[in-house]
Amino acid sequence: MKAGRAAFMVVALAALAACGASSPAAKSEAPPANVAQTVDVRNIAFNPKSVTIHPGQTVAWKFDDGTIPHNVVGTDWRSPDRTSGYYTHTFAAPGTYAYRCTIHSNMDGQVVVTP
Ligand SMILES: [Cu+2]
Repeated sequence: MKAGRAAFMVVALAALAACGASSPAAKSEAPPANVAQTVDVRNIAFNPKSVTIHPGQTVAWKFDDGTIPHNVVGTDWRSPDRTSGYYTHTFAAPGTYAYRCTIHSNMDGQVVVTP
């Protein structure tokens, strides 16, 4: 009986692992905490194109453009290429931070950090 139960557990775990592997796209990944502004990455654009925050606040980019990968690239910060989930960056100093997606030449945006 003990061996049978162990075998069942192995099968159950294998089924769970297979299920997780077969659904790579995050369906409803929770947004990160403590985010001041969220930018939707969709339709090969950043929406909104410009967001304004204060020093120390965090911007989240939500990747939601089907199978089209995008990235978020600033001067000294960048996200990986991705098709789902979130990327966050915290801005410490005031200024205007232009960024772009290096995959799509006319896809850009900016983060304005006001004191
Ligand atoms: Cu892009």
